[in-house]
Amino acid sequence: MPGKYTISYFPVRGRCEAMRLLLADQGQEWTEDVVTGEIWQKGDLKKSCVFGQLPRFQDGDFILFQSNAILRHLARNHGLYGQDAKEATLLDMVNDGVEDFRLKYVRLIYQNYENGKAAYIEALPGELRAFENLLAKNDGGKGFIVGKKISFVDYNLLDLLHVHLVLAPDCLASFPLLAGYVQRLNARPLIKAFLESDAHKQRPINGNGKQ
Ligand code: GTS
Repeated sequence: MPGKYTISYFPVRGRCEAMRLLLADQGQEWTEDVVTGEIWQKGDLKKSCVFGQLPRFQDGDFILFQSNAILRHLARNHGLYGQDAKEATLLDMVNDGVEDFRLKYVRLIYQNYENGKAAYIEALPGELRAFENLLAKNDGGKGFIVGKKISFVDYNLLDLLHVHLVLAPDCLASFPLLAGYVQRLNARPLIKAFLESDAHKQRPINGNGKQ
């Protein structure tokens, strides 16, 4: 029986790999509805999307758009939204920080890769420092980004760190807590299996071949 979740998206990691990491680590199955450029160019699907963009996510007959709303929905379904209202708000704050960081990455990849890459990498410690500091303040950096349990933000941040480790392989060299965090999360059995799967390994990070 197919799982109740379906991800409709272009054949890239992009804005969906964080939700895939979450689903894999939570032992969930999902269906990939791969939208090729050819299908998208026809325009009918775009017209049916609330904001004219993918990803589109289905939980049974509940249809959602906006990748961060999808992550939050899955967090509510699977107990990944903190232990109380205050922790949920802190998670929202950190996820907004992850989104700001992701938007800078997306702009580099799609708008300014050749001319902007060197300056982006130079400025990267300034972005990463905030997350290293957050980790340091939470149990000395031995656990998760907020609270004592894994949350949707950990999957979102982990994915963004993965793509930065491809862009700039040494970027965590001066951030020991973030480096340990990535290693620890990557070693969770279901995440490890997902990262080693062909589905993940063969999926390009971005739609224009830049990484
Ligand atoms: N804020 C949206 C989200 O988080 O879901 C952004 C979605 C978005 O930018 N989608 C792009 C899209 O549909 C694809 S990607 O940037 O996620 O790879 N582009 C096609 C189009 O026609 O706009």
